[in-house]
Amino acid sequence: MRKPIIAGNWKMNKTKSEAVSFVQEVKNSIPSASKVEAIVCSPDLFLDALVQEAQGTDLKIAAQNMHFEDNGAFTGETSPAALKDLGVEYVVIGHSERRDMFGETDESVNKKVKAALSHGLTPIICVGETLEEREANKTNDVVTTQVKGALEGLSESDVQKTVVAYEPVWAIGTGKTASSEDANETCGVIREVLSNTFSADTADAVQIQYGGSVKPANIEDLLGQQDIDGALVGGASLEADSFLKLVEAGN
Ligand code: G2H
Repeated sequence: MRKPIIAGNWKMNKTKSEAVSFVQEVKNSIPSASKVEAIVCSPDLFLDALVQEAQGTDLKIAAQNMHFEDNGAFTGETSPAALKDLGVEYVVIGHSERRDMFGETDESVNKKVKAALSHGLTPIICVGETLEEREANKTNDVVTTQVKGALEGLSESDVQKTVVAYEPVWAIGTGKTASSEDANETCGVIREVLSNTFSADTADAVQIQYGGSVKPANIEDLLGQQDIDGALVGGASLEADSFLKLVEAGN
């Protein structure tokens, strides 16, 4: 059985004190035998403090990005080794905002996924089509190319340690959500790609989240879908009570 993941992607929001207060507020409200994994994806600056604050609880801390090299002349970047050393467990890779604004490609995503796994970090790999691609009926082709590109050269057992987040770009921060049936259909396509490229066991093992304007009002519907294993949530994860409602919906 795949455990759904509710991951709050704060993006470039909050100050350190706001971030720490959030974790203090939610950490003891995550049920100890929670049926969903609860994760907060924080800006790098607060990761250390948040890992310390969440220690001994069921809240996990994730980074939103990282470099694929272990060290070197990469001004302003964070290495996978540094994240691991802090006690970070997950890292978002290839979010559409990074693909769109910071030149991430399937190739760089693939390098980052490999680097994350080699350091024992779980990559949350984001894929998804733009509105233009959806309207041209290219959704399945786009996500297939992105998933295959991200996982190129990985062993089956490594793929089973990854998480995929399907985030249609047109639904991100716009208030437009894909219908749960449409989201489930594309998550199903991704699972089929995993099955055909690796194995049925691998396809069964990988958690596939949906992301894009997820909120307490639509989470239950999404979680009720067969191929959707949780959500990557931006705006609705910024307030502690809203984040907890999302986690509660899975319990
Ligand atoms: C998609 C999502 C979080 P939001 O980017 O990754 O953001 O829920 O605000 O659409």
